[in-house]
Amino acid sequence: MPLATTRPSPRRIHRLGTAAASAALAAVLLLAPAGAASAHDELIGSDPAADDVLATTPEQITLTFSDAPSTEAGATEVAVLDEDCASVASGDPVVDGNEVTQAIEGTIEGAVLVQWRVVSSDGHPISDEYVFSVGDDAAVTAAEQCGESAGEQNDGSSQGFNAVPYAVGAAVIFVAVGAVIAIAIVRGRRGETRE
Ligand SMILES: [Cu+2]
Repeated sequence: MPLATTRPSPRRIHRLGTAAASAALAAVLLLAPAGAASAHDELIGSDPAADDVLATTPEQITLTFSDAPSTEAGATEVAVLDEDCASVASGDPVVDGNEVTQAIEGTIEGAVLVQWRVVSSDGHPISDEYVFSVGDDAAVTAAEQCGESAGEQNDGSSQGFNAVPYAVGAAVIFVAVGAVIAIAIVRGRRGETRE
């Protein structure tokens, strides 16, 4: 009776159902701590601040966060753009504790758009942008329009950057679910050989 023995017994189907339920529970348990245990860090201040109107070009931008962002290479990006959307940033941003600084080169007239992205202490990337101006606040709206297009370009080019933590999370869940199912099947087979 080969056909009858290869067909899964009702008991076997029940075991597979239990394995699937265990796998789903494992996935929920893995996801829950990442979402609930810690919130994203926040930008709690900046110098210059949003909408500031300065008399002279600042030497650097300082961003202060609620916790220390990642110091890994490539984790922090700060774009500083003048009214022509040309970069006025000098060198790479520097992360020191809760502060990120970005040096500025040259002399700026008019609105300045600051776009930043850091990896929060909980491992998730966070980003935002703001505008301040030097000498003339009438041009802020123009810089905001420029910033929208620059922001979209920035988002488009950095999807891989954003996707990394989620890809790692998905891989961990995939492996965990596979392990739970494998253990359940092995236990099921052991159970059958004893019966
Ligand atoms: Cu987060």
